[in-house]
Amino acid sequence: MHELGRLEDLPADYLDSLTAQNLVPLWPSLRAVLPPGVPTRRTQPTHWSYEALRPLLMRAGDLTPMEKAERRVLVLANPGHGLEAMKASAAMYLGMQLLLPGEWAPSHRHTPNAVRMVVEGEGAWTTVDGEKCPMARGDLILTPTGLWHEHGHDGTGPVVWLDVLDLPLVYFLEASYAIEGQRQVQHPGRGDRAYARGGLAPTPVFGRSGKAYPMLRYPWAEAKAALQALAEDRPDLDAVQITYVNPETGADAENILGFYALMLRPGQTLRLPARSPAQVFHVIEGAAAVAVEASGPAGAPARFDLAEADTCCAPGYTAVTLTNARADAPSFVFIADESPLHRKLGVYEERG
Ligand code: 1HN
Repeated sequence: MHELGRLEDLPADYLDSLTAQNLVPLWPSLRAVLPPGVPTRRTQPTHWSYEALRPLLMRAGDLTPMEKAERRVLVLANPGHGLEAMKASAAMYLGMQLLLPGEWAPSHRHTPNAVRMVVEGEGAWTTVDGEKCPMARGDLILTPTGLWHEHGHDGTGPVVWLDVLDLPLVYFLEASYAIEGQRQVQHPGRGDRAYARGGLAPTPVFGRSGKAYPMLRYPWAEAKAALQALAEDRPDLDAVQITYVNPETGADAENILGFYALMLRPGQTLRLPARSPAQVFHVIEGAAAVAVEASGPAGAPARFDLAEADTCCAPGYTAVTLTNARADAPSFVFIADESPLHRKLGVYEERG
């Protein structure tokens, strides 16, 4: 690709005249916005150790009461985007949230979609759209765009969860806002029971649920059992993986980000081919090494040893190799990625 004219090549009076009319010449910036072959990615491979962040999160519990926080969260920020941008990747936000016994995080709803992956503790719940969803380790709870949600805690110890939101994208679109609400009236249902059995969907006489998000809670016990059954039934499968889907449509559970659980067999190494979306890995049970391959001029390689409850991210267009650190037991990894978004936009790619 040959070099194009630079800004410095243009006379100052010409540039001033352009500026005065809110005009900019394209050619000095064309290669930056359309780099050859592979996009420039600010997302850096980044590892957040739970052991290192946990005491800092507990300290936030001492320092900042709920009335002063509303959501007591430490954001897992990617330094490649600048910490203040609060992004794990271009479209993904990650945060570790702490709720102490007796605390309550008031009801609101907002345009960004969220999920929570419960990391530690018992006795907390999230009420979503009137359904009181219990939170237990490894459970995935959806709070999709526009649905009311609030968190409470009737237990005795701290409860921590990982929030995953498409906030950076929705904010970039200038479409991010929230509405505060009243404590929700609870209906029967706890987010999962109506769809608890795979392949069996509730069928009222007049059509289906009519809800865009019929299932709000995906208990870890069910996801783990599904993975173990899959591993037993299909010894030939390279990737023992499930996608969290909308049980009415089979589509991804939310519109923008995708969510998956992966079981690494004892000692298994699994190479995930380079794909356009960025990814997040979080160890639910066990331990795993994550190797991010080099990709293009801006894509440095990295390797992280993830202990239980650790989280890392990898930029798009990079292959990632996961290795179970345990030779005698499976390890279970929660994955979030931007592939529903890339597919809808028509920019999804797999490169091998
Ligand atoms: C939010 O609503 C929650 O409800 C957590 O727990 C984190 C980060 C940004 C915007 C909204 C929650 C959030 C958030």
